[in-house]
Amino acid sequence: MKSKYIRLLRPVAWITFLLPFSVGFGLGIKSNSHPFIIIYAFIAFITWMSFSFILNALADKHVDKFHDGRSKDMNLAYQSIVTGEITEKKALYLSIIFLFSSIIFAWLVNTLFFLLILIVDVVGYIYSMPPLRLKAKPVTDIICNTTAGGLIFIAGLSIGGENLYPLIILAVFVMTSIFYIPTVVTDFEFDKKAGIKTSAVYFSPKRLLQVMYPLTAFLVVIGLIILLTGNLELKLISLLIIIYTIPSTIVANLRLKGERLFIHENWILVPFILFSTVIIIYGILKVMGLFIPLN
Ligand code: DMA
Ligand code: MG
Repeated sequence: MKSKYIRLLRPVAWITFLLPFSVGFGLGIKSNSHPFIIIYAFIAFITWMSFSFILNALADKHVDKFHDGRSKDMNLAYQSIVTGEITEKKALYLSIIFLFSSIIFAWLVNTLFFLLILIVDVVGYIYSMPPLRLKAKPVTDIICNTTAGGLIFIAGLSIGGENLYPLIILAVFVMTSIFYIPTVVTDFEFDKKAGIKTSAVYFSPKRLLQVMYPLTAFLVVIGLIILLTGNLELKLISLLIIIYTIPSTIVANLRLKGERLFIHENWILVPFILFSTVIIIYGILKVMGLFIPLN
């Protein structure tokens, strides 16, 4: 079994936010960006995720114990606070250390990056923790994930400061809300059993999945405008977004049988990690001046 710290922090689950962050990094970075700034930015990302996932594990202690291992990066019944391998007090201390680390490293990057990390730290807190615990309320669960995905993309862009182009930012916000929907639908039975009123529980899996269609249509319109007006880099990204999102929306809707969505987590995790890796390498090549940016 994986170490108790890995089962507390869940780095595999970070991939969902690594994608917008690394796309922002790859698009925004310039050849004269300082390598240390990039390292600080990635540390801020990792510590923000660690902070948010520890709070999530703490707040979900009594929910996670019901998990059956389906459609997740791990069987949450084995997360280290449920199993008692890490005490709540220790987890809380760790989360405070990660919170301060994210703030300090973000400060070393730039002011916009710092402000955005502060906001996503707050989102990470109010998403999981009482009294707000927005993950357990319809609509606000989606808004939190969409906000975090969109803002971490802008944070990624701000590392190099290029391509702060409103339409691609809007596209990422819309795309995050589209991809969050199947993940909350796969949690339907688990959340319902635990008495959590997520959007999927409130609206029903079928109705919520159908919302992906108008959102995808809106995303395609934004993507087409970027294809007509953006530089080559942005054109390529918007093309990939369209090509990946349309079939994902159709497949997600087709794979619902009754109230159970049959989608393996790897349908999201594998393309997300592959694309994140490619764009991080592209960004590093740009910094090293080894790649003529597609501008
Ligand atoms: C996952 O939230 C955690 C973060 C910080 C986004 P969740 O509780 O809704 O999902 P899971 O059931 O995977 O913990
Ligand atoms: Mg959780």
